Amino acid sequence: MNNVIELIKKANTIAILAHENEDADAAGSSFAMRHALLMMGKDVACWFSNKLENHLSFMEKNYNIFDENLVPSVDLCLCLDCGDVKRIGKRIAIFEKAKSTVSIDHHVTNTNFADANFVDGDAAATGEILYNLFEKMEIPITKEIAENLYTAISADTGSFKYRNVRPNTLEIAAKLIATGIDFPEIARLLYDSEPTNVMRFKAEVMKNVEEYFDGTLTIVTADNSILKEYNLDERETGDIVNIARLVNTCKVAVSIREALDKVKISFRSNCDISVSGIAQKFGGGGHDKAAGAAQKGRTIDEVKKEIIEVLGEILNG
Ligand SMILES: [Mn+2]
Repeated sequence: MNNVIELIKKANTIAILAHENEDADAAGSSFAMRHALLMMGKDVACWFSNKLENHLSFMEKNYNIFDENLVPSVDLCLCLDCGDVKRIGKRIAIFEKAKSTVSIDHHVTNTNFADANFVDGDAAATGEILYNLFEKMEIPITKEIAENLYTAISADTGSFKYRNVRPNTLEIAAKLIATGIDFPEIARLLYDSEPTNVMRFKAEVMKNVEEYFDGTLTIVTADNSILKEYNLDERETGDIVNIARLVNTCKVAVSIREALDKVKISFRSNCDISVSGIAQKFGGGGHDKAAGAAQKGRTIDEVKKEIIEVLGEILNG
């Protein structure tokens, strides 16, 4: 962690990047880091790949959307919640132009792609690592920082329900709550607040859950036609894998979704089978219990057939 701190201290201009299609951990960690660096007097900006998805529109909006014609030139490119440099997409231009690079992340499959890397695969969220980093750097945990870190950690732990929760995760959450943040409202906005079109779409997905191998493998899919029918942006379908995971016999849940020119796959494990290695077989990565991949030039049915084959060997073996 010390070499990371040194590079941060040395830099004057800093660009914060997180993985493409920023989720709540990526965005919350980025905003918290921005507030911390502003307090240190840095010239800092968050560069996102996209506008935050609708579901996260309650979060702050202190970010720029990357434009490849205007690549900022900075002392330090700080990558958060990003297991692989490929996951920053076109913003690789910022990374390559920067004088130095740092990566702070919690993906077990992290490739240590930056000049200085701090990777803790046991941390539940990048937000959790940042809390420890800020404490070490003696950065005060303001309400703004606390709200963002709490949102990040809550989201990556499924509201503190997943196995990635450690005693330290809850200790950090306790300290964040102690700053006076409205944590029940954060939880409501993250988990209990949905537009009716998304709700009805999910009801349809739920009706069509497929079961294989005595229900130990469950699969849900969403193609472009259903997105159109319910007037949805692809990113609003990102968590349907959690519908497949609800089946009581499920050991591994998979969602396969059409997203522009790609088919996106998400894996969740309800048992001791690690899905990060399975996701790597499909060109992706992630965590033991939650991982993902994307495939170009293939249909949902082709991908599904291969997933059933690969998982059949594991689940029947
Ligand atoms: Mn994360």
